[in-house]
Amino acid sequence: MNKESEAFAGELFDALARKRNIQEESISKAQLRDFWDQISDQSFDSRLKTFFDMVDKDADGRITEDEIKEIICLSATTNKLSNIQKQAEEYAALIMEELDPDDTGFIMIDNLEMLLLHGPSHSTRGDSKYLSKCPKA
Ligand SMILES: [Ca+2]
Repeated sequence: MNKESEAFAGELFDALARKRNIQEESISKAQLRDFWDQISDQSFDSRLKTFFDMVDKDADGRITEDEIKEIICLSATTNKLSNIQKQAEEYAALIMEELDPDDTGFIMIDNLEMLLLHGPSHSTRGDSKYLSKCPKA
């Protein structure tokens, strides 16, 4: 595993552990099995859920602009796209505008599902590619 995918795997682990209130660095065999099922399940719902969990850092079921910023930075690091990293704030604002039309300050999983199912209502280049960048297990 190279450094970038190691970082990505770490994020993924954290996301899955967060959702299950696991604080330790290690997990049981049963938990690992559960993780594996979620990651390897290629259904749309499962991938959406995994993606949402990764972005939703504090696991409160809502995605904030800061959380988007973070996932964009991670994605940029993973792909060595430092120019995108610099523009993370701008991208985050664009995504919020797209997914939070009522300006509540949050994105719910329904908003995200909408985007992934129907695409952005106007062209914000490359939102959905973050999902397709998730490495295959
Ligand atoms: Ca959150």
